[in-house]
Amino acid sequence: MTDSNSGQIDHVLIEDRLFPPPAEFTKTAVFSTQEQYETMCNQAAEDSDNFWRGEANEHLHWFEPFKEVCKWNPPHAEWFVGGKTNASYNCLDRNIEAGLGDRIAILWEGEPGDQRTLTYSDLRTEVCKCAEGMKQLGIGAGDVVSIYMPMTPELAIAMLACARIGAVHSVIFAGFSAESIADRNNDAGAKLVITADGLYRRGRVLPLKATVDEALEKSPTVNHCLVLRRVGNEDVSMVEPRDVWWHDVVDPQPGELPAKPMDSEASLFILYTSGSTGKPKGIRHTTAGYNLWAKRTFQWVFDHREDDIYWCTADCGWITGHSYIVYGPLSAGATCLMYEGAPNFPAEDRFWELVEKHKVTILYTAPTAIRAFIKWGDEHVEKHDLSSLRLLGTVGEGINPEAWMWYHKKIGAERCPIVDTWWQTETGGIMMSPLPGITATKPGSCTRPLPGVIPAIVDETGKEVDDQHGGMLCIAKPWPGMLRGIWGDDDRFVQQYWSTVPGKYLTGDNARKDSDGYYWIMGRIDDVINVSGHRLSTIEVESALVSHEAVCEAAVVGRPDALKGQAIAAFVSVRDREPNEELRKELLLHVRKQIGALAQPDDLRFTATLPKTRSGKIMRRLLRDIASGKEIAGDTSTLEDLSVLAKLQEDE
Ligand code: 6R9
Repeated sequence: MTDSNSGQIDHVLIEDRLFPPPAEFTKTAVFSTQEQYETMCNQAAEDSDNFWRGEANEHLHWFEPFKEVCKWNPPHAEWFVGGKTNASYNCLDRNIEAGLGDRIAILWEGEPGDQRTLTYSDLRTEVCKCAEGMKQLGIGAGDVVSIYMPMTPELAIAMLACARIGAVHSVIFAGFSAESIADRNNDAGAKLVITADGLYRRGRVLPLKATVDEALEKSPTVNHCLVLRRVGNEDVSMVEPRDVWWHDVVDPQPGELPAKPMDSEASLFILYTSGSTGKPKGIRHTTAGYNLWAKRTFQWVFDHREDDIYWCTADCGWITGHSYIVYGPLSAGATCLMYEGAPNFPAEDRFWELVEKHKVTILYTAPTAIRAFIKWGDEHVEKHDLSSLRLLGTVGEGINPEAWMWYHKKIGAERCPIVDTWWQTETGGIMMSPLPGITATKPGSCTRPLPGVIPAIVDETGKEVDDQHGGMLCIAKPWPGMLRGIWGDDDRFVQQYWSTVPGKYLTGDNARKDSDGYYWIMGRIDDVINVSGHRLSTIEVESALVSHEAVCEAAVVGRPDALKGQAIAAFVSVRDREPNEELRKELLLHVRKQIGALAQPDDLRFTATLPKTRSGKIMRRLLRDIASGKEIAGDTSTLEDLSVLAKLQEDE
């Protein structure tokens, strides 16, 4: 244990289970020996230019070759300088030219059960039509297009159509309010909004266009709105000449538009992420580096093979959907399942029904979903044949070891490796993850960095901490997929990511490296709890709670305490047990046994649900305010369900 002045974080939860990669898996894996991985890491670290030159030349199409691999003018990086490529070309034409035109690119299922399949050739035709339609609406290279759509193939088509003509897409998750859409339109200066007449969510129709109409009243830069008919909503109001239907403007096009050669560093997209306070940041990614990173990390981590049916359950409104539904898998020629609806509609077995029906081989989902499945009960899983699965992945939050074990046993039948992938909107793609053919996994650890990723864990003075202690996770060298800036706000970019630890990219997460060189993410820097001079990570206390059989989800925060500095408040959701005083005592004792008296919560509240962002992350910031009896401060626009807050406050 260390004292608070060192800036290090105490590590209190011991996890020593180890799961070697299954021999069968290793035989045919993309990475099949440790040596292969070490060699690539060494090359990428020591001879970075040659390594990335080779990768870019082999894995992207170049209309014009690049002249320089990386221009690093801290904190601004340019990759593959002087080259011209096109992300839509890399995802479509390049595969079609390689003979994959008839391979299924998107296998889609809507919430009501409607299905569509698009081959790579079909997808190119649709993308070209959409691109041609957008050009008729006056959209060209460099223009920003907001996309506010349901998870239909047209969402991916619209993204790729923007890429095809060099327009910059800004996908806005279709659960955001009119206010949020308007903010994003205005910040980016969007010229076009693409939306639909509605979307299905748990059997209901949400009127997307009506929300967009409200946003457009406050979006002076937007000239047109392109509307897909998805639900047959009769109440859609079309304002001429601003609003046009997809079936009028896109469907009649020839579908033959060649991809426009784009500078490597041309903006490919903006994606807004919520800062913990203040206005959302438009994270800017560019063409070549991002595309290469998404493609190669997909191939490495998901061990992609020709016959895989790959399913990433994210929404394209998040970075996971951008990199691992669209750009990564499609560049790699993968067949992707895309699903429109909720995991519990019409019933709690919907995901497993889809896995069985489409013979999914690789499943990539989030800890929040896994915890929900645990809560809903194993019977929903057991109804289905999941034997097609060969690899499982998670992303979005730390996964508590017991949730990992459930995923391993119930979904993976103890034979599928799990890749716990750590990364961020800003990193463009996966940064740390097991490689399923070679990495022995430990529940709760994202294991080791991918080739080209050089992490550093530092204390508040910027000095690297010793192994086994937690500190701030930084990335010491640029990588191709890194963000290039915050749209229209370079000062904020420098301030947010590059000022705390000069010369290094600050991730905002804490992490620890163990004696095997494995990394453990310890939660956000702002979430550390300081109890009597001991700095504790939220995830370790939460994982101790979740390791009790009655707990499916826990969130832990600090609240001010006159004696200890901070006291620990825990919010816990349980299954199969009455949330009563007896259980409360049992849980407190359980934490004390697992990790010691120091980490035993001072308050423990039972709650049916925790406040989450729309992408499923626990919002500890709000819980902190509730625990300390404060008014809720800051931006709550990303909160999924406001009623959760009201309930938690009532319980006080
Ligand atoms: C891809 C994505 C990024 C933040 C990140 C971290 C958390 C993501 C994680 C994880 C522990 C993992 N996070 N993956 N924490 N283990 N495997 O989620 O991007 O929405 O920008 O969030 O999510 O805190 O900093 P984004």
